[in-house]
Amino acid sequence: MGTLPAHRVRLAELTAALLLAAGCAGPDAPPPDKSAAHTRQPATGIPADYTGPPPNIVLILADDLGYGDIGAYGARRIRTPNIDRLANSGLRFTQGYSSANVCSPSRAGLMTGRYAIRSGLAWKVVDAESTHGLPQAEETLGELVKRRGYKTLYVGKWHLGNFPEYRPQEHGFDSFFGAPASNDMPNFALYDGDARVEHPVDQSTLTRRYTDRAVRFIAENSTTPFMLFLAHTFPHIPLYASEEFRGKSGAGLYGDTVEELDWSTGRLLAALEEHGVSDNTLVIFTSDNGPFFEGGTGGLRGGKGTSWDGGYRVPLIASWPEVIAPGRTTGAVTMNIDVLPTIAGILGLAPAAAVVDGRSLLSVFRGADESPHDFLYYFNNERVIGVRSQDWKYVTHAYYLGSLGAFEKFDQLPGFAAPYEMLLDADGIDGEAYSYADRFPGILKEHKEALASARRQFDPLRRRDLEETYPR
Ligand SMILES: [Ca+2]
Repeated sequence: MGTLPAHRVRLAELTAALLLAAGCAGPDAPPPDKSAAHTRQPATGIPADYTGPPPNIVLILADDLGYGDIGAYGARRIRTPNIDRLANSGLRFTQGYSSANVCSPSRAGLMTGRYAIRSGLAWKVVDAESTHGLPQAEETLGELVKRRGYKTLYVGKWHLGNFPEYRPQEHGFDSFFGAPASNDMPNFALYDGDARVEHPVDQSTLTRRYTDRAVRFIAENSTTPFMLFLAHTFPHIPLYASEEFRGKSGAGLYGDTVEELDWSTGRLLAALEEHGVSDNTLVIFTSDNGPFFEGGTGGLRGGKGTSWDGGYRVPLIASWPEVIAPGRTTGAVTMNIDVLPTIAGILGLAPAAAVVDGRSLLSVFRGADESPHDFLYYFNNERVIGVRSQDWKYVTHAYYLGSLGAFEKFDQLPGFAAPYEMLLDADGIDGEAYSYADRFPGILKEHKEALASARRQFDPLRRRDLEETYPR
């Protein structure tokens, strides 16, 4: 026990006490049924009990921004006073996750409230040659709020299908200014509505131009409910900052781009204040996945494209002065698929999809610290390779030298009597350095069963054969 983090010792003691109370003995007894302890919201995201005026909604999505890249999450070399102010005005999630470790599937999850495998976007990312994109059958955030008459604008990187078929205007956004793809792709061009207005793009002025358009939209729509989705191109590589920010941060050009994103956030907040709508505007700030070659994970292991938490755990901030008390931090485990059912609940709408994987966070907004999820899933391409509960992470695969190692098949390897079980301290305080599978067989069993159940649900939705692993 001496090797366990203090909070884990507390959990172990609690578990032991519960087992004793339940008449069980020994570490092999099953863990208590936590699902019976509270009521879960229905999977369809039934309208919640919010009856106030519909809020404006501003979603700010950074690209490849790490968990540790902003001040509110511990960054020291990058100054983000505006994002920090946003966090101080609302709720900071310390266990907020993207629904994938790369761009397109994470964005599909955010946009639909469903794991990307349901919309056919779980495999890698949409590239310049891809002919697939977000299907019309999916209800997006834009389409959801259009049911309540919102004005909608999408600014920035889309990455849910190449134009013209899959443009944001086909998915509930009245207007669009931005790019279909990542800034390292050959089809990276700037569009204003349907018109391709710039190629190649002057990327150094991109954040400023995205921001100008977003601020104009706020000014023009301040008297009607609106949704602004601002999906920044940076700090995805290649990195570009404007002259005003270049060379100014303590974290290289990467840090410069993040400080410019912070400036942009400040301009949006100022516009909301100027037009008198800041109290009833829900602002959400997050990232689509963890950092790539540069960027800070705040001590989390791995990064973009890996199965470790650095790939999935991201900054997540929600501010809404009329509903969310200022200055709060919550450790409730959440994922970007929760955004759509949250907004649906606020607007009193049931999402159109028969199955929504996300859950409304409205109770967390109002002060609860409990996650609405028993288990969230880590997808790597089309495969569930991990499960996350509030206290634990169980992961079955990791890349090593270009090969996808399958811990769950290590019993085939010399010297292994059993699979190599990675049951990790989900708080990530130890950087996912040690597995506690040997110490907590009951919790291991529970998480393995949750993973098997998830695979039974999601494997039939795969479009491709399983990836080759080591061992096969
Ligand atoms: Ca990304």
